[in-house]
Amino acid sequence: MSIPTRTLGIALVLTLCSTVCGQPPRKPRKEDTIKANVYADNSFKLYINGELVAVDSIAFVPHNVVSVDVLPAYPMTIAVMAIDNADPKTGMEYANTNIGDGGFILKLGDGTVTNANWKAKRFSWGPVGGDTENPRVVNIPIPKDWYAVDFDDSKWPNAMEFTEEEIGPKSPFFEHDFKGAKFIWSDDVKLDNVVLFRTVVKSPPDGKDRPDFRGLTDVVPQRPQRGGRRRPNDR
Ligand SMILES: [Ca+2]
Ligand SMILES: [Ca+2]
Repeated sequence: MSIPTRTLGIALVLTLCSTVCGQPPRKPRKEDTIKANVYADNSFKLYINGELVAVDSIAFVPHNVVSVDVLPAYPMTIAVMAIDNADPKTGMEYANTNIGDGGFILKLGDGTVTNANWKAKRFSWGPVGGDTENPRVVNIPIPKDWYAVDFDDSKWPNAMEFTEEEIGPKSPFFEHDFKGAKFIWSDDVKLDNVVLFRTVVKSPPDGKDRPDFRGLTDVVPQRPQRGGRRRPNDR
């Protein structure tokens, strides 16, 4: 009798999890999530472990904060596309009257923060040399899998840190927790207009043990304890 591959896969996930986690898998709950606070001048897309988890909901406004719940799993690959608003032909903004500047900062509820340990690579910049009289933009192709867990960023430079004074965040920024996080960008915060960031968080910086829910869609989650109260979202 042949056992279907899917059944074997599910059995393997269950065995691994019961071995590694010491308990059968359950559905994630709100308390398993952590807050992601993200601020970009002007906008961003955030990927965690290869999946798109947040997009700047107000693309142009440079000083809004996006604050969302995310479900962490370690090692955790974080990949970000940050975009400084720029005319595609000139690299300038505000009807080609201003070079404009960028800036990105992130803090997660597990203590993960942006800093110069992150990788940063520019993919669009201009006006080249700051020449606003004859503005020119350089674009280099963005790899299709730039946000994937197994993407090789080993040749990317490290991010540059910028001070709060250099970036000049406005009021919503101060209403959110960014303590310990640094503003980052590639080398030129004015001319570099599309920048990709990547980092890998090997384990939770706050040292707190958290279940790994990856692959949960392929197994039947643990049912609530007999006699225990069923949560509204439990099966
Ligand atoms: Ca710019
Ligand atoms: Ca800007």
